[in-house]
Amino acid sequence: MPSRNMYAEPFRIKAIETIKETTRSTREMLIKEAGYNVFNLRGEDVYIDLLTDSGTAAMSDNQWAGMMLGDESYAGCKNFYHLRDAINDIMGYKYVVPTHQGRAAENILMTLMVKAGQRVLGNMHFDTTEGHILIRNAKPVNLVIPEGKQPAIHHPFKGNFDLERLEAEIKQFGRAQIPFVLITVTCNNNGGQPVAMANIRGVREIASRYGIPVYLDAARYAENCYFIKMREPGYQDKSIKEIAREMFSYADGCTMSAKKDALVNIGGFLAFKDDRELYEKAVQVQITYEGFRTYGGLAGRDLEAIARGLYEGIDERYLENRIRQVAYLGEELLAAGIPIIEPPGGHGIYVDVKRFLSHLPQAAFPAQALVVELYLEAGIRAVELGTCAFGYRNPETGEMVYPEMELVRLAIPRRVYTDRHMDLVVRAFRAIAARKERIPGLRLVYEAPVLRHFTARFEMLSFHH
Ligand code: P71
Repeated sequence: MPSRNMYAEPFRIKAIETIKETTRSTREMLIKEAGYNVFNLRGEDVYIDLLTDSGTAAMSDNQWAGMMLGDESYAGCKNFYHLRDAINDIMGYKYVVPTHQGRAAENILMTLMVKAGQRVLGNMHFDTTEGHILIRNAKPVNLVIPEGKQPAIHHPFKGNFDLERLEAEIKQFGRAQIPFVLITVTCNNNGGQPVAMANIRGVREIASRYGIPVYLDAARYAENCYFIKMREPGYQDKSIKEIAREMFSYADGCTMSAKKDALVNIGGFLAFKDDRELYEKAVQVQITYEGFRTYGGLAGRDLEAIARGLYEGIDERYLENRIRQVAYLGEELLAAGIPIIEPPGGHGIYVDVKRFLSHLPQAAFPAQALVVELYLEAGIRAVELGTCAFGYRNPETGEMVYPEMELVRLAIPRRVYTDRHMDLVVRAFRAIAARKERIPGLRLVYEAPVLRHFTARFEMLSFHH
């Protein structure tokens, strides 16, 4: 797959949003005021926003047209049926519970299934999923293959489950301790890495032998299906929809944040293959937290945009362009000598800051320091996945515990930026690389007791030049 720009986007641009350019001195002032935390910046002060690919997609004319067909009836709006039909068609799931976003679907599923002391087995649980498991005093267990945790090692499916460990866990703890197995496709936490169909089938076989249900976290399932088509023998001639149908057939249901592969700005759902009883229980929780069964916290127009976005998200020309753009940024960064998680995943590039800023100890928040530098250099907003997000103080000794990986994620919104924007990101990295030894570390001056990365404040350790 040539990732260079040998052919153009499979769309043309109908509406544009002007983005503001700022001067370096303005950015110096703004980032200082923000406590060197980009979550505290205003979106309009950012030139290229790579904070997340979640809820940031550009909708199509077809989706916007659908928004005008929103049926805002409290009960039974037609857009719910459109969404249900799309999910029946693409995923093969009968029962659909709309929610305001992905974590709300997780909340409903966990309320039904997870009890204190249990273990939820996953390849790598996303943060919100892990949170929902932990607040129920259960344990999230991550069983990704060892290659999945090594940034420089190439493997076509770094999101795969370690099937031996999966079976060993089940044997050790038993069915009663394990409410379900959750497969996150693609695996966000190690770089948007895909899971192979053979591996998903393997999880299903093992789980079935012990009578354990399997669920998918389907936020980025379409990107995962595209990687299967490109990389897994036997899938080259299948359509993305056929691949999706097979993938979902191995699970009992899914949660989905529609803010990713359904190309919308808000929304999500929980779906069950055929368990009517479980669906009715889910509706009870949905009604308490989200809303009536046919809207679940969303407007009719939002349901319509998801229904249409689901089809656009499995369009092969769209996916080819999407995955190619991510790969393009990755290859250009590698050419500039920037160490990244290889191979590039589906929704962004993850810079390996332990290797890039090797002069900074983890105590000086190297990944956060790079995030600050990217903003100062070119108004680019990335996100830290390192000591700030995952480091913590040992409650007994008060000593810092540092995470294995120190990463900066450049998440690429869908259909929003062109390759020219990617070129600008690469240029910023080249400039930073040329003076990287002089990049100062940071000192944490404020932290909240939980999820500190959203509100943390820093100071620069030495004067910045
Ligand atoms: C991402 C997000 C959005 C996010 C969430 C929390 C903190 C910062 C940013 C959300 C996911 C996800 C997967 C695999 C479920 C959710 C929750 N990702 N599963 O990567 O990646 O969905 O945001 O709609 O509630 O920036 P939700």
